[in-house]
Amino acid sequence: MSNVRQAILDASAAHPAPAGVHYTYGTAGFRMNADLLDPVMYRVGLLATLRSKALGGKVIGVMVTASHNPVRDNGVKLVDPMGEMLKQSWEGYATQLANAQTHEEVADLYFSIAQECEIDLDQSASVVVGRDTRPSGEALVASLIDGLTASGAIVTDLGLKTTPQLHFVTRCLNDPSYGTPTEEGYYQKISDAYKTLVAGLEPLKITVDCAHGVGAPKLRDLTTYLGDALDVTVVNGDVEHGILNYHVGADFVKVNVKQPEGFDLAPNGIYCSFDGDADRIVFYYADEAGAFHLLDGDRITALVGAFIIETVRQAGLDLQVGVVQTAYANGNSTHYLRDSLQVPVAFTQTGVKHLHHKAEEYDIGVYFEANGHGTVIFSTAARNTIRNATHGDAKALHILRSLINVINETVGDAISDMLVVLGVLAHRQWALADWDALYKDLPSRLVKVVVGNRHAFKTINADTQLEEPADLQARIDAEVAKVSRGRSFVRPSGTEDVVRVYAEAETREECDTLAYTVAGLVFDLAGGVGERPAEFL
Ligand code: 16G
Ligand code: MG
Repeated sequence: MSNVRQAILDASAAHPAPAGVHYTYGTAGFRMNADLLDPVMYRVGLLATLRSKALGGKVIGVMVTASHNPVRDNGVKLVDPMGEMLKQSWEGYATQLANAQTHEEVADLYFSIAQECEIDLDQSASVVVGRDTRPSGEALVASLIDGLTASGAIVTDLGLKTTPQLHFVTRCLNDPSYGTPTEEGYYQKISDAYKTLVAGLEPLKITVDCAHGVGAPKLRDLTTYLGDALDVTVVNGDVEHGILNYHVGADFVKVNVKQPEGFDLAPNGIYCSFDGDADRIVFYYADEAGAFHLLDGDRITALVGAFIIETVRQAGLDLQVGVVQTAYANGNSTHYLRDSLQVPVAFTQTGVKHLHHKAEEYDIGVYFEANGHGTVIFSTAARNTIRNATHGDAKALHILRSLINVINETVGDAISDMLVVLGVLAHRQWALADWDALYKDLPSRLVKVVVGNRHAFKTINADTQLEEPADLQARIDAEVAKVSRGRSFVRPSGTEDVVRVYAEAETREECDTLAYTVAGLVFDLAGGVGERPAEFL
């Protein structure tokens, strides 16, 4: 038997799989109760080694996090060399390895995947690992490292990192032109760029809800690099007491459309919330009357998209700016982008990897999910055009050149997106109320339905329609037709064991009626479990 096989078998023995659990590499990797993840981590270690070997020894990233999910959960996802999500065709291997029943089967799969992908097993492998603040993180990273070591990878454990920092470092290790592959390199790059972007403008002041997660210590670190350029107050930064994401953070704010707990909003101040691993951000403010106003990912697209289009035009550059959204984008945001800004808008399935891929088709692609995850990406040609332009408005060129370096192109990044938004607001001299006034949201509602088997739901047309269960779509269409400007769609969650129902319509009442009627249909026709969704009014 080969030494590697023996090493994989020996180490696997310390990571037995629980009986009767089925694992799936979903939208953002494996994600579930942390108690069930130990064997998965070991096996993901093996897969990361294979992935690195398959790419000629390029560095692969592994991030241990469950993002906005409760603190008892954890998860793991792989990052490809340029900082993008793992190539989709490899997700199946991840799922297969995680579900192997015996240690022998784990070892067999390691070699059969290598064979199928024609991987040279003598090739060296290199992997960097990061984790968020979850208490289960350290032990899970140790299991991951067992897998990496058994399969002979060179491992760098980066310790606590935000998800986007891990993506950034992975990218820089493979592409030094992107930056210095350290956390300091990350702070230096984006803070220098921000300072250049807002030079000469009045410094802004922001309060940031860090969801009691890794964003808190990291944002504090960044502030020392930013100096006087930005006045940041970090709130909800208790990473010690197991209250991660509890009634705080971007997901809580977006889903409930209300402010997080832990602090009060002064009228017309600038506020934002990160999620637990700091790859999502939403903004908000309270008006003079104390009413809460949410500025979500759609708003970020509108603000940043419009600013970039205008600046590209001022700079006299011929670059096509395009926007990518998902079905969750508010209909009026799409309307604003298409009709007022006249910018092409494409739609993809939910999940960053889909949006990112589509955004690569434009010279400058702007993508944000409504939940606040997104970024802006520049094609190599666009980057060169901006860098080398000799004519055109100097100020506009200066803005674009600094903006490129504030943006973390590898993935949505709460810290970097915060600076991008603030940079635009500073240039516009806008308060959040001015930003809010760009368009008015259509009333929308999200409802979760628990069903016996969510995998029975299959969507088509960028999640907007159901192909299975048969007949359900026709029933949904009939309900949508009853309300003005109605839209509703149903899709299985990739991160939770639920089916999500989205609805929007001209009025709040029509919207809620539509949402709960469709949720009721799903419950009745697809084996609902527990309580039938009922309108809470
Ligand atoms: C994950 C995705 C996010 C998506 C969300 C949908 C990444 C990094 N994150 O958080 O893009 O919006 O899942 O969740 O891909 P759902 O499938 O539970 O609705
Ligand atoms: Mg996240």
